[in-house]
Amino acid sequence: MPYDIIGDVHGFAAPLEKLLAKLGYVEINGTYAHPQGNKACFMGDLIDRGPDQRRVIEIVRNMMDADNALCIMGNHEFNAVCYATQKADNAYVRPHSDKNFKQHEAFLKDYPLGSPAHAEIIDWFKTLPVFLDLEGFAAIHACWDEPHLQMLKPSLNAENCLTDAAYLAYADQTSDTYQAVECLLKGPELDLPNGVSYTAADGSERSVARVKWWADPDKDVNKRLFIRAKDLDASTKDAINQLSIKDTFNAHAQDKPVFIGHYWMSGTPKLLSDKLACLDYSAVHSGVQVGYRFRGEATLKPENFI
Ligand SMILES: [Mn+2]
Repeated sequence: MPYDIIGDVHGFAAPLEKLLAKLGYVEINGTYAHPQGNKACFMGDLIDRGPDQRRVIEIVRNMMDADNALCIMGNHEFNAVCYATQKADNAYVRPHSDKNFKQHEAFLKDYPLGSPAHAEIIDWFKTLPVFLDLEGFAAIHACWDEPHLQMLKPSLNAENCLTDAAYLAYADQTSDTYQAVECLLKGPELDLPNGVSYTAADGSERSVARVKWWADPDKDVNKRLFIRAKDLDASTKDAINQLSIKDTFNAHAQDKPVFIGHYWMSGTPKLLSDKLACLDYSAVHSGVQVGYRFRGEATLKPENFI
């Protein structure tokens, strides 16, 4: 079965519909379908940021209902469920802080908290699987890591969706659920040495850096972190080079191709390895939605990016 893998959408309908058209999908009876029966496979993060929250969800959901698409859960759908979930003490699993509200504002404008439409869509998010492990390929939002997938097993139902209990367990940062979700949906991060921080793209000071978990462990540690070199002074670079993250996150051990989203790549889409492709080229900044035409190949081909 031909699959068209599609990266993070983040509420931008126009680039998504442009990509679907380019991939040969046509809108029939209110849903996109492919004349050859191709299926689209979305990498999660449908929501937040963009102006078309409802339209994006409508497109993807209608395709899924017509059996024309699959979609996994992104960290933004996960966060949306946590933002809507109250613990026994009535506090929300994801606190309603200014920062968390701002990140979720575009979605809450279209789906006001407490409205029936909001409750309904949160229930739908809960039906998105954390990963897909199909015959020819696997997919997960941020990081394919076997130990953390095993760790998350007790938190998943038979369809690989998080259970209601798992969202509550996540509130405890010492739980396996918390650790596994952080790694699989948000990607491994590295605490920088004491006092070391950098200025992130959004202007905030951060002391935790995202790890390029697929990068060669023997590479300079600086090349394994998502920190732009210009953000680091020499002493920071030295401090990071003292860290050992060598054996922490090796590339996935699977023998089939894995697709991910999440990482705000830029430039011309490139494979991360011949078994790993990231489809997130940040529709937010580039205005372009990236896809990959998967035709069952065991070794991925850069020319299949769309
Ligand atoms: Mn993401």
